[in-house]
Amino acid sequence: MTLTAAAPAALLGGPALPQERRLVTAIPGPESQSRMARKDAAVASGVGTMMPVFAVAAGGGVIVDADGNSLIDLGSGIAVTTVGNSDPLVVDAVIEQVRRFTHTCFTITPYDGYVEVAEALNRLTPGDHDKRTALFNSGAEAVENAIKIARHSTGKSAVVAFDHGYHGRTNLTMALTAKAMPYKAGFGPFAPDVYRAPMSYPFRDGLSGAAAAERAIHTMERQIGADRLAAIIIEPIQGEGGFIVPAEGFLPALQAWANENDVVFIADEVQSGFARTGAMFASEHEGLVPDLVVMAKGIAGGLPLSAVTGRAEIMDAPHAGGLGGTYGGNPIATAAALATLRSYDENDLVARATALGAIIRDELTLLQARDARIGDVRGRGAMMAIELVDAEGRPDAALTGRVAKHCHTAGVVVLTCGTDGNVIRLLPPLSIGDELLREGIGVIAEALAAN
Ligand code: PLZ
Repeated sequence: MTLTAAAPAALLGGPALPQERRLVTAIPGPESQSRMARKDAAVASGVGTMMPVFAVAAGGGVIVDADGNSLIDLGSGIAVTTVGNSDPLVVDAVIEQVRRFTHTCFTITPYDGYVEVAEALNRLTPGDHDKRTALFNSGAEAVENAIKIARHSTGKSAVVAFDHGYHGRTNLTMALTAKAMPYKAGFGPFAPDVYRAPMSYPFRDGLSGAAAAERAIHTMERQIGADRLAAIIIEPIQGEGGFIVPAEGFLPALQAWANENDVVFIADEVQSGFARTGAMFASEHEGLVPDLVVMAKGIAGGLPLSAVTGRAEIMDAPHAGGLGGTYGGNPIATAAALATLRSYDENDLVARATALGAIIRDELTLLQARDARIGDVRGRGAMMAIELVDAEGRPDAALTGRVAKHCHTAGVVVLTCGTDGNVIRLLPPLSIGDELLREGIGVIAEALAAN
């Protein structure tokens, strides 16, 4: 089954929601406003919200708010609900598991779901070498564990991350994350022995992949030395940093250097993984075989689960009991993950991401041809973005903010990103229909025209 024309009907779960943009109040409506006031009085203000609307239902390509507005979802809760919200396979698997048992702690009395997810990830991640997997809860927790494993296995301690990289909000992952505001400012000191190398950013640096890799390798050799370096961690397509697709050849050259120097090459596929880019993992577009792959978000249809999968000899380096956590690989989350992986397969969602990507690229390229403020259209599959610039080609965060706000008010959930806050990213659920997607992009076009 190849799903190029429309979203698979099988992904429309629950009481199927009308697949339409429908505004019955201003955004936010009165119900959302009163709930926001309640939220402000109860929830720590450091926990920000992008849109002041409260969700009550979601499915296919829409989110319905407390006032009955139906919004087009171009964000998937930050690349999580790739199979859509409440995919029937996921719902059934979760209900069935909740009835059987909710928790035992895998490290106390194990259960099949955890092992089955490990087997599936060992099979699905790039490379046919012998692999092992460990499960955790959040992307940041999995990143932390990948670094722990790399340090234990190499006996070295330094770690390199890249300009514009994002890896989480815990102490070690804040150190790995590049951008200070809002992620790091005021929260230091940060974990030591973390270094930053220059990224390949074709729109801004104009370098070939080989030249950008040479620059990054030079930095690593001069500022750290391979003999101290345990791991390189990199997103094959950077997410929060601006949907930056490195120049061709950059990632393979880094991987080759890491392999030659006993440096663990870690691909952070938390945002780019699971069919999102038109491949199960973004690493596949350049034939990468990472030593370790970090996964989360799209892995479990919205339930919290993350994973590290990698070479058996590296994964097995830490002593028994060295890895764990109370909830890691929770049975409900692993049941959801198995159903989610089944949905990717049965609904041919890698092909669906490619088809959605073609629509997005065509529409955005047309827009770019008549609007010079769209400096760059980039991404792969259903992970696409536009970078907005001013007349001098400088990042235009103010315009980006106005365009996003306009979309939100018009009933389209779009997310921004980028170190300079000047990128609008599209991460639709793969359960969205073509027409709804086109309508959502049309609203972005209107927002640009009005601003
Ligand atoms: N690695 C590549 O994209 C999470 C962050 C949202 P957690 N990205 C969304 C926010 O503002 O906190 C992410 C990522 C990459 C790691 C992470 C971290 O994943 O599940 O949020 O911890």
